[in-house]
Amino acid sequence: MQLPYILAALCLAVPSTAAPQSTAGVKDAASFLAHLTEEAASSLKPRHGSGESKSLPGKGCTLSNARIRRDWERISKKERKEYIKAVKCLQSLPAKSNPSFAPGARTRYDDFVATHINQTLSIHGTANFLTWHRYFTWTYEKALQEECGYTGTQPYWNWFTYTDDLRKSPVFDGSATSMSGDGEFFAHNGSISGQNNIYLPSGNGGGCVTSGPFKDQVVNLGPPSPGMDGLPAVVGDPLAHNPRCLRRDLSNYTAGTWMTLANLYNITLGDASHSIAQFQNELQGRFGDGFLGMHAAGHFAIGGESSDFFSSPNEPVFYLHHAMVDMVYWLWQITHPQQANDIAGTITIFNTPPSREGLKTDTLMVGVDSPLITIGDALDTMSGSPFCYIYL
Ligand SMILES: [Cu+2]
Repeated sequence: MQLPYILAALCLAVPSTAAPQSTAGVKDAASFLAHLTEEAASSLKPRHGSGESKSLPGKGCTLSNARIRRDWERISKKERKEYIKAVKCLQSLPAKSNPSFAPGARTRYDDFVATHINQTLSIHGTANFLTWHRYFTWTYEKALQEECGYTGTQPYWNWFTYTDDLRKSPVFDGSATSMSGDGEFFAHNGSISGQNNIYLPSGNGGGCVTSGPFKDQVVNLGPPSPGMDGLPAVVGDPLAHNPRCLRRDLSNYTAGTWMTLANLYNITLGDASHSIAQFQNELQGRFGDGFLGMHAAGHFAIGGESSDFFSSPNEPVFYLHHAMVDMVYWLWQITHPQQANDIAGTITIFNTPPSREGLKTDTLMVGVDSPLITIGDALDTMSGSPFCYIYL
């Protein structure tokens, strides 16, 4: 792909009052993401102002009071430690789930895992995929803030850096300011993804995480359907108690193959960006074509517990990954204002079994004590009802 073309398209697609950014930095996916984000954020100024809000009183969300979600690599070590502390707090608070629903849930963290397991078949490959996960991630962020005193926002995992060596990424380097490192080496035959048709070779991990803040995490629920060879599926109720360690198998192969400039360009400004249907299918994967997509690729680049479609939130990086999914959706919405509020798809996974089209009045349910909102309510991160955040 020719870079001048990318930049020309970028400047055309994003209405902006800012001067076009320099082309100097756009040499790879990470630089492209940075440019796109900068342009998107500056294009919000004329729409949302920096002070007065056009919204109804009480719902005012402006650029001056919107919370900003940031790249894990660009927040300070102190901020990373505060986030980690809050996640560990959530993993220590008692569950609120009704034991008749999720008998294995032990912690507030598990409440979120249980919700995701329970709804997996109606929140993926569906009309609500993007908005459900947006609300789910926001609710988790809110729990960190309100129940664990966290004053920051949900950071995101930038998919496009360290793709050739995930172990060096500040997210996965195993230090005290990371989300823990790779799993211990465990000989196994890779992972299977997609419709059991996409083979991903094993990395150098596969066993329990042994370094960093989450090395002693106890995983309680699932996994009903792990993609990684050698991670046994739970027999019986996936919401029953099945305590074990957190396993990972960081996959440079998966990150390097799918987290590319071509794929990012394709869904944000290229051919697959022209409708919400194309955008979300390309992001989630066209499994029949052997195309993993960046959403599934993120789960499989982490591997282990993250490879289970149902119980992947057992992996604490799930929320950094889904903040990134949401950021790409946010970028797409800003660069496609005419289609930003469109939805597409049905209410069953890849329309199996066949079902009706999803509606903006369909509700999103994300678990214990969380109010029901509609898909329509979740389309705008700056509606003030309930969301008020942007990405940088
Ligand atoms: Cu999910």
